Amino acid sequence: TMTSTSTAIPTTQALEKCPDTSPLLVGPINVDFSQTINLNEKRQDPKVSVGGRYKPRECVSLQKVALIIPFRHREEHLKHWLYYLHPFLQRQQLDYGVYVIEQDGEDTFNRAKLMNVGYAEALKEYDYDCFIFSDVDIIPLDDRNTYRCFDQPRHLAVSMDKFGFRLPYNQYFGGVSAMSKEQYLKVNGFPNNYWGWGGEDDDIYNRVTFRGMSVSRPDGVVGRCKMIQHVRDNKNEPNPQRFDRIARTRQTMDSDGINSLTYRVVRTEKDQLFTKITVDIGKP
Ligand code: UDH
Ligand code: NGS
Repeated sequence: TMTSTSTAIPTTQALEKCPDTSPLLVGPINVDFSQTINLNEKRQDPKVSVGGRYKPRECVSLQKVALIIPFRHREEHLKHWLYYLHPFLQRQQLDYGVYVIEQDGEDTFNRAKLMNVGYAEALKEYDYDCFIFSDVDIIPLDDRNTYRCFDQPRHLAVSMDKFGFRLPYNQYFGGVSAMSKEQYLKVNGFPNNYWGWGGEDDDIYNRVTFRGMSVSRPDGVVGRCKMIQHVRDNKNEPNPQRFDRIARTRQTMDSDGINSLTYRVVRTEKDQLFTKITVDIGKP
């Protein structure tokens, strides 16, 4: 005889938007750089897809966020960053992708130009609406410091251990910052011609203020973060031109930026936890 079985009819249920404040946040986080990092377990996480992409299953994220990391010869730092930031971003219920932008060759390093490359390359993959520009060696210590965009450009690394958990100066915009696509285009992105260490973050700060925007920041408790101690890298000496350049941002910002960016992709590598794009960005 025939028995009637009741099968659940699959329905495509519209997911709701994620809440403004994620219920998954834990607040302060323990971060210890003396641990040896093993990423095997993280690489097996089925929730992260190849290239370091994630979106919550439980709701629709409020923003699509690309994390852009300028990079060269910092493999150990990157391990720590991935180990702490993947769970951090997931607890924030973000739809995100991690882009490590590696400067090819051994010429003078150019952090800001790598940021512009990251912006352009991430947008070729997905319709991101927010960009987090992060040094590889800075780890946030509290997940209430949301890695998303705000109605003004956002500075996120506001309270670093190496500065005694305060800003080194009021206009400081370095370390980690967040800009929406609209804010970024309004300032023509980062400058491309700061080769070597220093000043490029002050230049983009100038751009933000010259376009009538202000900098948004979390408070000094939520904004705490740690930097991995390191010696100065080769080919990233302080740039002697940086003071002259930041004095001329107003004159240069319209012609030097995302609208004048040129580079050549040398290779793209899809790790489970990040997309690494190696680029030839020229030399000074
Ligand atoms: N970066 C690299 N490779 C390099 C240089 C820079 O990946 O060779 C990236 C990396 O993401 C780094 C960021 O660019 O976090 C900023 O560069 P930085 O870490 O050199 O800048 P910071 O101000 O250090 O942190 C400057 C030298 C500090 C010497 C301190 C001696 N105690
Ligand atoms: C300023 C630099 C910034 C730099 C900041 C913090 O002096 O690029 O120090 O540096 N500006 C200029 O040099 C014009 S740090 O203490 O992290 O090495 O981000």
